[in-house]
Amino acid sequence: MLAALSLSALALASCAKAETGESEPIVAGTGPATPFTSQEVATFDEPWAIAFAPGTNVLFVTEKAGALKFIDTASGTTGTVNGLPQVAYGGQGGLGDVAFLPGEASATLGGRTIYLSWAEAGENDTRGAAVGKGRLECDAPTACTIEGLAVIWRQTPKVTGRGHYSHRLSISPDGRYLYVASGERQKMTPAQDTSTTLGKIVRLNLDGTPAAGNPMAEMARQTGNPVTAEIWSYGHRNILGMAWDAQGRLWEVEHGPAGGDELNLVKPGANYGWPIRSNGDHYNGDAIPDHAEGDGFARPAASWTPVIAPGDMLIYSGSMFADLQGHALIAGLGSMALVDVAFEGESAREVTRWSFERRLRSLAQGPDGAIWVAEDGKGARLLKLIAR
Ligand SMILES: [Ca+2]
Ligand SMILES: [Ca+2]
Repeated sequence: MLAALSLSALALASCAKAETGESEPIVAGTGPATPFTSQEVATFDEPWAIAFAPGTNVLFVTEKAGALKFIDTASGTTGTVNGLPQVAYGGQGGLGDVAFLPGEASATLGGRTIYLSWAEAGENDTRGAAVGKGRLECDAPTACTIEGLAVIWRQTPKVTGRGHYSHRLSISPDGRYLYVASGERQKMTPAQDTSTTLGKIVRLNLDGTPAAGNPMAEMARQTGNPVTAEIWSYGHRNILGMAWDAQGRLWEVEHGPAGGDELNLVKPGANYGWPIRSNGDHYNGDAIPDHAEGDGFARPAASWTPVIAPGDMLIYSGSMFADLQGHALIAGLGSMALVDVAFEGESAREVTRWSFERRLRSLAQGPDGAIWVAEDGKGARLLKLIAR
């Protein structure tokens, strides 16, 4: 029998307390003054995503090889989740994102809906992103299980290779829709092909079916291709961050090729240009025309050459760092920095970046406004950034 555990019960559990303490100074000498100090809270192997269960202090962490763990950030108690899918681990693939419904903000950890994304193997050495939905149940402070996990969406088609899944998940602030970033799997041209969901953002109902009012629903009816009805925007390369601002606008950050990382305001039906337009160029030096006004493609709100190689993005809404309210924070993999971006209307500009001298994979904002950062790779540190 599954018992509902309150957070106070979690806090009282004394086992498996994580080591906490001040980490080594993480800021390079050339960086601007930082508004935060950093605490190392735990380590994980190849973490890919971190997300708080709404209404709790419990942070969930996916590990790319296929594990889902959690840490009660109030007590330091850590736990593991059973009932996970088999993932196609390798390259950029494995267990991906984890997401919860904002309306399910109970202080009780179990009994809530959980969404996961992962790389799923197909026939003939192919793979594709999959999204599953289940119910989280917890019968001990350190053990939860996903009950009834069912695949509700798959990238179409599955292809060879192990890159550019994207598979970032984002629930709209009103709790009605699930947005899935679907990478172009390093195949480039499918991003412009609206008969596939590679290189797209799709907008789904919470059960994974295409949401009513999607911009290509009529085209899907005419062609008889149901996946076209899932598409919200297209011409994307490899999106690794999606976040909502206070106005209810969706932003995404994606990898360019050699140069041309992009921050985009996501609009329904818009074509973001890949691989026809990029402010970067192909790795072999072949030119790709830059984004230009009037060329028919949505231009980025900001772009980076050299690249920042984004791992994740949040838009800060807490009170702990008043100067960062409304700013995007981007975790840099290649740039090994936390990048601070301010918005002005529909454009954006980098304000500053703080060097961490480690690849940064994922970000979350804590209930108290602290900023949580997961580094990348084996033995990656989970850091809590608090105001000085
Ligand atoms: Ca673009
Ligand atoms: Ca170019």
